[in-house]
Amino acid sequence: MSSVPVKKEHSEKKWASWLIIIVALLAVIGLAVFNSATGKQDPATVASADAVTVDVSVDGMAFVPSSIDVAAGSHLIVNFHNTGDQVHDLKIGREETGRVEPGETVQLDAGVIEESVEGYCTIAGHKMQGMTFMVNVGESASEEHDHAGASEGTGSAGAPAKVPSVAERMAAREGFEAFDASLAPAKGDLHEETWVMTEEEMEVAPGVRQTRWLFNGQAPGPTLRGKVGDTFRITIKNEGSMGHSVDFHAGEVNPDENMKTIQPGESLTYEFVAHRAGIWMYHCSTMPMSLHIANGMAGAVVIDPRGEDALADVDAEYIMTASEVFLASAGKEAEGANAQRVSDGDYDLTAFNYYPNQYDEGLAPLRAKVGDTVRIWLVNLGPDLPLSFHVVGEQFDTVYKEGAYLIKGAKDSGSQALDLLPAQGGFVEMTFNEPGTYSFVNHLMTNAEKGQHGQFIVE
Ligand SMILES: [Cu+2]
Repeated sequence: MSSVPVKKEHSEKKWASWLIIIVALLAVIGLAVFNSATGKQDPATVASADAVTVDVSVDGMAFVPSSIDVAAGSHLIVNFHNTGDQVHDLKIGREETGRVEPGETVQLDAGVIEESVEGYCTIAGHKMQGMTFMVNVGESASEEHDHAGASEGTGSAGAPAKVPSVAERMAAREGFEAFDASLAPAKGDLHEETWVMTEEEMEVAPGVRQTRWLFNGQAPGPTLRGKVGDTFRITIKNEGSMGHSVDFHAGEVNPDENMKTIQPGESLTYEFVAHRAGIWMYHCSTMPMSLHIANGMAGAVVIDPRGEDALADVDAEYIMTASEVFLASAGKEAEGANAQRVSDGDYDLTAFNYYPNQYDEGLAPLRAKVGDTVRIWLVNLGPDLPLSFHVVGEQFDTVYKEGAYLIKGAKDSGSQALDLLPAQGGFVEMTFNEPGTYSFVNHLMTNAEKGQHGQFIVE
């Protein structure tokens, strides 16, 4: 009788021992699976079915890791830790983290990756300085990357989009709308305006569209005109996706407060009194400035002298800004001008008022009558190259440059070209005595051939 319960007790103990062993085994297996899932054996990627989770941090101006390999069709999740000391973001394909403050972590669902894609920090200039994150797909990924390296690689100059030829640029176009070069007289003593700063796709040459960075939706930005002593109160609202700013050469102000970079969604009121006559450049002064100017963020302020120095009446006044045009890399039009090529000074075209050849005969030539005296205000926006402004078939009897007249109403002397380095400005005056087609050019001839060329049709 007593043996039965003893036996039963023994068998229960045996079961309990087995249970402990099984639980322990399950725990060991579970830990192994967990370790593999947290990526201990591979710092860059771990695939579970077709989902891939990656941890990406920042070291200086680089993402760590800077590239990963995934299988086609992988669903990519990135845990982005901003371990850097300034604001960054990460964009992969159409998905982006938005701005991430130093010390913050944001998870980015990059979606399903079907082909290799280059991620990058969208803050201006950061990509150029090396903040790229390459997602390589499949066996051929490295091969594809090499092939596309010209436009995708870190710090690479990139292949430009197709550059339109002279013939293509000068071909007649119905309904073409040029930047209005006519300059209206100054009005009032207080010039109060609000400008938005945006990034928008637009045509930058015939058949070429890419993103431009703009003051008030236009390149060049709005032309301001006043007289010596006038007050300018310009509020700039940043409706773009990156920091922008403005630097008006026409006034003397504290750069620290007035020219500081304004973050997206913010605004700043920049006030100055124009004490000195001339044509003055303004531009976005957020780094890299070359890129912000190349993408469209520059313009002019014209300040007329008063009293006995007042300008003579003329039949028409025009404004011409000079600049180089940098095309986007093929397939990267949304990014605007290729930052590396801007940095290298490797421009594709040149322009008056930011669009090559726009005042040529087939597009929107300027018009005058025989006997008209015309004043052309000029400012060189660069970012880098000089201007030697000449009008074929004409001589200037008045030339004003950087605060002084070189000649004024000359009768038996004259000028054939006004030379302006970037940020310099002035005006020329001439009288058309015969009907004809008068070309105006940058007499740095190859730059005239690249687009700094327009025409007056005189009847
Ligand atoms: Cu800007």
